[in-house]
Amino acid sequence: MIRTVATKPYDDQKPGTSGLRKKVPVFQQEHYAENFIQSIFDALEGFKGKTLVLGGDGRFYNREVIQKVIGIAAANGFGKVMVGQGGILSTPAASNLIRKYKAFGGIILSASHNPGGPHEDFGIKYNAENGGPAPERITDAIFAKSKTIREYKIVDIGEIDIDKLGTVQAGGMTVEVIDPVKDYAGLMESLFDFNALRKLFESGFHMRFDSMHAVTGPYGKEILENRLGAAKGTCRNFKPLPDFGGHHPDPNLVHAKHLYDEMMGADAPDFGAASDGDGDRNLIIGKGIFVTPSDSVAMLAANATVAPGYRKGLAGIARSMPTSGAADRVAEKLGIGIYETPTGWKFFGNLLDAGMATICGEESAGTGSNHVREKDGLWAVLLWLSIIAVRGESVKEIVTKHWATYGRNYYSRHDYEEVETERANALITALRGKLASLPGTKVRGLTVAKADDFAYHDPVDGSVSEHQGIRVLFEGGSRVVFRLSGTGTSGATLRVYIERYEPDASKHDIETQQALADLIAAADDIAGIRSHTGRAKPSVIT
Ligand code: VG1
Ligand code: CO
Repeated sequence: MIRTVATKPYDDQKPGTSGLRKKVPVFQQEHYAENFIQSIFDALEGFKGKTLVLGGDGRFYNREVIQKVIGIAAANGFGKVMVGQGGILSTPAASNLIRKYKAFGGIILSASHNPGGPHEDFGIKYNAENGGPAPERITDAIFAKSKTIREYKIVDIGEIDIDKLGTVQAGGMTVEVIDPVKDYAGLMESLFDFNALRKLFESGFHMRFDSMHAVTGPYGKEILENRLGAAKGTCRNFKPLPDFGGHHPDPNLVHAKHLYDEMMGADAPDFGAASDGDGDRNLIIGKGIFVTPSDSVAMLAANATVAPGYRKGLAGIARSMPTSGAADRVAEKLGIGIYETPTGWKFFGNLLDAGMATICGEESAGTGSNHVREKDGLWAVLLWLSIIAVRGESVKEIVTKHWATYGRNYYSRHDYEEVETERANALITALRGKLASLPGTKVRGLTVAKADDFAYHDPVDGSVSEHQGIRVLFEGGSRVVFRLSGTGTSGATLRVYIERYEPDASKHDIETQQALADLIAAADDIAGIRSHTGRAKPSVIT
């Protein structure tokens, strides 16, 4: 029986860079999760009798919200919910399911790389029928609905057993509990030459894949160890835990330092990789060399035709604005389009749907292709392995040869986390105010060529997204970019992106922070980071 529950709106349910993210106790407030789920459905039309894909990264509160979504979807008239066994679906796997089964859309429960647990983060995001994150038009509508909601509808169907594979009828709707890995693994087999990869492992190639106790554990086990024959023990921290073992499931040099240290050691395996909470990010480290995500997307694009899924070549490459220009040089050489979008995967959707871009990437460890409409951590690992298998070279050789051909884009991101919101806003406002006066001025010996607040004009639907990051471009191609994070859950996070292009191969082995020292100082001179934030140094450097 459908029950209509009276509720009152919360005013803080504005979806950020990827969905609504809050602390678990916020989500546990009376009707909080229900309001947001109902607001999603209120913002959509035409889903009666259709299918909704549902799953999450297994973090604390995942199971409870899975049951709520099922009850509310049934009451709102969905015909079917396909839910990953145990409530588990990685973000790219969910994207694939939406596309493969022509679902109306999907709900993914995750706060990505943010920590999990009773006092940590939780998140809900909606993906549309193309499998990608809801575009701004939909997230704006969801937010608007959340501000006026007065009631939600739910069917009390009791607890559905989401651990048992199979189909049950509940509340006039079908609930199908599916294997979260099977379809995704099949998709990977269709893109990559699994025989060639099997031979690579047979030849004694040794790797680590660290799932950081998050969602990719079962995917890594099945694909790398079971299907490709990688040695048992290749997969580390592969059991998804509600609190990720107390760690941040963020595959960067801070939170995956253990992997980095191992890869720099004397007994390092040939290849090391890690992925984040919901499986869409990747960290790639070769023996003795870390590959920056910006470099990774360029190198994957330059070599993509080694894999059967990309043999015909790429239509174009897209990167987020703060991502380094390394990919631009590859696109130029290949004679294909290059697109610069705002931060967040949702902006790639139109380019992928229109067939204008094949590979996309973000500096934040996200790379992916037109096989789904999300970034995909394990996909990046498999493409790297394919390149290694075909070229018969180490990561270090592949990277240094790439730099020699295209030049090196030294790149780093400095994050100032949990800055007081007013102080962070004041910094951005002050910076905006002086943009017009910057061109032509000299900072630390560097001449400002251009300074602006990035606005994106979507070439497919003509929509405009403004205020997507402030960029200061110097003569010679170096730049610094400033923006505030849209995924944090406490205070504000200021991100400063620093890039310098070095064409000369004899200068490609400088330590990154050293290579960028002038620009780091210039960024502080221009934005007054220290005085505004009160911080002497960043909290995280990647
Ligand atoms: C961050 C990254 C951005 C990424 C987003 C979601 O956003 O910078 O590149 O798309 O997280 O990734 P922000 O607004 O905090 O800078 V994930 O892995 O959280 O879905
Ligand atoms: Co993620």
